[in-house]
Amino acid sequence: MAIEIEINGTLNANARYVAYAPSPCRIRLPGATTEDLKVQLSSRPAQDGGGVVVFYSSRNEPSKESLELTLPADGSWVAFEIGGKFGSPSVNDKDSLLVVNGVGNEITLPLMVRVRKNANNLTQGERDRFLEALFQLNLAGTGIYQDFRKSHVEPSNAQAHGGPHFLPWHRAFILDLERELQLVDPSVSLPYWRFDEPAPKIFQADFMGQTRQVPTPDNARADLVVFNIDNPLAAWVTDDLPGIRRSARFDTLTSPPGFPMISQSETLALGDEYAEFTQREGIERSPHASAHVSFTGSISSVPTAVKDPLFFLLHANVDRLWALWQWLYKRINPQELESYTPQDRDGLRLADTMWPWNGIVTPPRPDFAPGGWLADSTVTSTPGKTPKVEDMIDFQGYETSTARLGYGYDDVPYEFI
Ligand SMILES: [Cu+2]
Repeated sequence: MAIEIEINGTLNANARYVAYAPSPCRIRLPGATTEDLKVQLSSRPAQDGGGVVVFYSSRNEPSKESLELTLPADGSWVAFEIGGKFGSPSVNDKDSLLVVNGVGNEITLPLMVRVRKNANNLTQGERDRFLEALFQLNLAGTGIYQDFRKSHVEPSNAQAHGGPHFLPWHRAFILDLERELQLVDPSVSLPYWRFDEPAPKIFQADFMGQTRQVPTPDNARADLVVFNIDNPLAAWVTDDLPGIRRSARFDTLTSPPGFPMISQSETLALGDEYAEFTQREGIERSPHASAHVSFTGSISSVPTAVKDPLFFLLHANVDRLWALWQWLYKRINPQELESYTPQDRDGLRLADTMWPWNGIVTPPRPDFAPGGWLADSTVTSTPGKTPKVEDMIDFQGYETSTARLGYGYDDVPYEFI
């Protein structure tokens, strides 16, 4: 007997990607039969180390390892939700199975628990697929990656930095890039550089480039990082110039950036209200700014930072720290001042659309808007082509599953303890 299963609201196989947040699903018997049918849903990895999903029959109840459902004889749909099991993300595409028992032979549906992971812990396959997709966006220095560079420049500073909009704007910015990567290879997620821990594997010739250490800021001539010949980034070009200029002010093999970098626990303790977390001495100053200036070279200043793709690993971690903070203090409702503190300026209010995706080129926006709309996703229609500030807050869709942005982090749970 056949059944039909929708993941993320569609039968389309290219939407079979879930993060930890629950994704809407439906199941039914397609042809009318004489009797209702009881089925059991469960999940297991399709291969060693593969992903596992859990089930949500209602948002108010904890997740379950399996779910019993009764499929009506008249073929109508039954709704349920699945999310990745915390701590059991996928390593490869389709390495997780949704299993249906009770309809004759066991039915399995391959899918992927796709979350952003610590770049220092990626498998070779995860790392190489990310590097290849990244390179495809910047082919010969003329791909869509240029639009990201052109958006993050001095004239756009007021739309992206120096206020409460800093975190939402960069959340949209890196989500846009991640979705472009996923158009190249849907199994790719943006990895993060956890900059309060040593991350020796990132700064190697087979990943983001072997990075020389400069002893003091005084002789801080930035050097080109070194790549293996078979690393796609060996052919990285920006502004017709090959290579990536970056030297570290810390020993990348043994330590995280030094003073005044603050640790993850110190970051989470900046305060339980958004204003405390972000402003004055908050996350934008440190650890974010500290991480940027822990290098000489492109990444250390706003107009050139995106020339170095390490930017996106750095900002994925800034976004992750915000996500972890949101989970810890339940700061997920955009309407609460504890979750976001708007200011009366274009691009900073909750209902404002964000530049450059809104295409607005009249003051106080810059007079240019590179890149057009935010990229679509196969798993969610949020935030749409012209994201608003408020769309960036509830990224795991606690208020409604339609709010979810379709990504997550390996160590940021969905469920509250
Ligand atoms: Cu920035």
